[in-house]
Amino acid sequence: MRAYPTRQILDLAGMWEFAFLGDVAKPPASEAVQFNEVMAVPGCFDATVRYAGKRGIGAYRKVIDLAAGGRYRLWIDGGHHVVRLFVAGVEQGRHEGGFTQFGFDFTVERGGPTDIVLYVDNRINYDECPIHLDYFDWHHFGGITRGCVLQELPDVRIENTRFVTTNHETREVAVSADVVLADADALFTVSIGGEEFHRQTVSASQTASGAAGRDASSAAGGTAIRVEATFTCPDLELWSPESPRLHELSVCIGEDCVTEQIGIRTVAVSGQDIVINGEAVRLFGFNRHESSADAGHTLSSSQLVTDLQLLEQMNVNFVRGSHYPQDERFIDLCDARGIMVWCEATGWQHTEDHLQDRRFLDAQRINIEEMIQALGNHPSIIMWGLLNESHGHVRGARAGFAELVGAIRDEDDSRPVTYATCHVYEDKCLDLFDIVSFNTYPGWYVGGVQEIPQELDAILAHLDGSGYAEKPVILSEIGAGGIYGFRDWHRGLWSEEYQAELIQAVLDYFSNVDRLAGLALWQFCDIRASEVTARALRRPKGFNNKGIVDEHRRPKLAFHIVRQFGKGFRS
Ligand code: ADA
Repeated sequence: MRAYPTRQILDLAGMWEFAFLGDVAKPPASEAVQFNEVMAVPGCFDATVRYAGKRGIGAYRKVIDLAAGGRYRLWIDGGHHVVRLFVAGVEQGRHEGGFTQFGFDFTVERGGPTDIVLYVDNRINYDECPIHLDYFDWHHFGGITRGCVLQELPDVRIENTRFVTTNHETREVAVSADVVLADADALFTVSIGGEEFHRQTVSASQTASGAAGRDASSAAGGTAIRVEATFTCPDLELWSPESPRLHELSVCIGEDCVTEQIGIRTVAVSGQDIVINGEAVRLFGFNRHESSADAGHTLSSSQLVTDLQLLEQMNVNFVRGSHYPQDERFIDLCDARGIMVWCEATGWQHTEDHLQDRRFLDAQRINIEEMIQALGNHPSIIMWGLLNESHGHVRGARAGFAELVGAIRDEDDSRPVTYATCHVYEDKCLDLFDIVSFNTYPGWYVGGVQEIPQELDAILAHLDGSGYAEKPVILSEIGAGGIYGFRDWHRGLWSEEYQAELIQAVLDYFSNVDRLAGLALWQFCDIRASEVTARALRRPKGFNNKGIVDEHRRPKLAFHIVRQFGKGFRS
């Protein structure tokens, strides 16, 4: 998580006044709302007893005593699915799309008690928010699901920092930042681990061709200039999964500084390998949804620690954040513990129509930009993903795929890009990606456990015979349902025994077939699935029960099989 040590920041976590406005087409003006309840931030209002499963607008209110007039930013780490901000009854912004961080900037003339109201709409409505659709195989909870703070914005400030290792051997790194200036020049500095590596004076009058400042443009309250610096830091240790060494990066303009933990490492593909700092790595782990038994998408810090401890108990080194950007606090833990992350923009089985719809593509581009701007400096994120199981097998979808892959590369060309296809034989978009990833469920949706090796052999042979022989391949989803506590001598479907038997067969295959650069089991924990009837009928209790632990993180038989395998796994 980025820190702003010189800014006045008010943490707005805690109890807010609340009112559920219901399934209204047009909500009342914020000052007309009767706030007669309380709701926790962060939290999912539709995970509380009174509003469990309800969809509509939740109105949140807090009166904040602002010290003075000026420019402020309300920063929200996650809001589902459409969030509107009103300050003193005046609308200041609207954001759509959950799981990504966003901010609303506003100014107030004078200090004093100021009425802040958020309308949070958890309904699933393509026209309002094309990112979230009701057929996705996870329950969409709503609320201010992650952190929320109020920042005082200085006139001279740092807006976006990017940190990239350009050469791990020489420790050459590139740091860029968008700085907002007032009318005077300002000193720009970059320090790592307390040592200053770069300084320069930046002037608001610099043009796009300026050596230091580029792309000068107007920004709220000043001139925004992109500043870039490249330097080497030969004495700093590298980050790697085995030795996840972090350093504090501090980027300052004038009095304003942004600090964050960074890791010096490169990641690339080399033939059939994924390489970190030039060394091939093999990935073994899970798909992980962010969903808890009783708080929806809002995971407490202790829940994050529990999840991390369970992943480490199973000796995994890899998490695919399915199917949306994970909480940055979890990514911080992966940075510190050397767990590699496939970080994915929000998406699930999108169709040709979606991928030809400008409204959908624009919403996806925002999701991608917000994901990468917030998480792009984390060393544990070693690849970007998007559009899970979307219709890459339909020719008309390809242009949309290509545009969104391009959007990722425009934001960050320092990491490989992948996507999990479930149409591996017919997919027409795999060439757009650096890593080929496929989801398949032999022994669950099709065939029996004994067919797993032949199914996987056939897919790998197809890929190697279709022009992908020189690309890494990840088996990005495979697994089976197992209902916690359902023990069955018949070893029938949904029993813990059947799930364990299938997972063992998958691990046996993975340990014997080096062609797979990675395996992500589906899935880490049980999660509440969509309430849509067609889906719910195929989900006992309305949950996706393919977790290795249940929604309360209680281990199933397969947990012990994964843990045993992980002990002998080399990364
Ligand atoms: C798909 C999908 C997952 C989940 C899984 C399942 O592969 O990508 O999100 O729905 O199937 O449990 O069937």
